Amino acid sequence: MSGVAIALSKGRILDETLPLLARAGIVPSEDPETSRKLVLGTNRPGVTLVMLRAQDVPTYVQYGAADAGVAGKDVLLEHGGEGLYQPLDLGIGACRLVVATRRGFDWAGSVQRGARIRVASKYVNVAREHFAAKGVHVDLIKLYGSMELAPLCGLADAIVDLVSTGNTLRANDLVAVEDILPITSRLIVNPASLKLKRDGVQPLIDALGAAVEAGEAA
Ligand code: PRT
Ligand code: MG
Repeated sequence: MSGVAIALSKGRILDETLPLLARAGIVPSEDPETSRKLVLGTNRPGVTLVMLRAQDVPTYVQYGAADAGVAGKDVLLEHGGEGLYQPLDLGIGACRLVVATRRGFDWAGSVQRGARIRVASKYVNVAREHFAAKGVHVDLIKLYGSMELAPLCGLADAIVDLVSTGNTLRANDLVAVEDILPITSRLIVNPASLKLKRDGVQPLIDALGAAVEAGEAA
């Protein structure tokens, strides 16, 4: 069996991913949060961790540059999920994708009037589909971060962004006006890797599945 590379992102979901990996018997040889290495060894011969930007995880797995990875449903929807097997909901990184506006903005009225609404988001594909499905016409503006700033500076009337505690919205005098969908992180697998490296990849899926169930039971 050749090696198995697992794509992970630094940042907020790593804290919840490492304990799951540990329960599945995989422990990085150094701390991925502080190490400057982009490819990390583990206690398991042949199993490596590849550290990427969250948005790049599906791309690496799609092209087989990594055999598996952990990515938020938000990132997967925006990517499109093409060429990816998604065997497990890991139940981590829970949040909601919402539409938010400044407090006091008449969102429902603007939608009803068919007003020209500008929506800023990192998730333009998801946003486009959401509004198209509702028959609401919006102009989308692509951003790469700090979406909350857009309505405050008059760049957009609304944003499509993730909310977990709601503290960021509150701190910026924004309110959620529509729920789009609940988000958790998923295990993604390259289908060719699953076939060609089944001895390495299937046990990983099984062990992570068991780790998730053990976590849910705890
Ligand atoms: O940092 P980088 O630009 O590389 O990428 P990233 O910011 O997309 O990655 P990261 O590591 O910050 O987030 C990775 C994944 O975590 C996302 O793709 C989600 O699946 C998941 N996740 C879970 C979240 C949140 N919760 C979350 N609350 N990602 C981002 N947020 C942000 C949100 O965008 C908003 O700005 O946190 C803010 C709101 O948080 P509250 O608690 O104030 O509501
Ligand atoms: Mg971030």
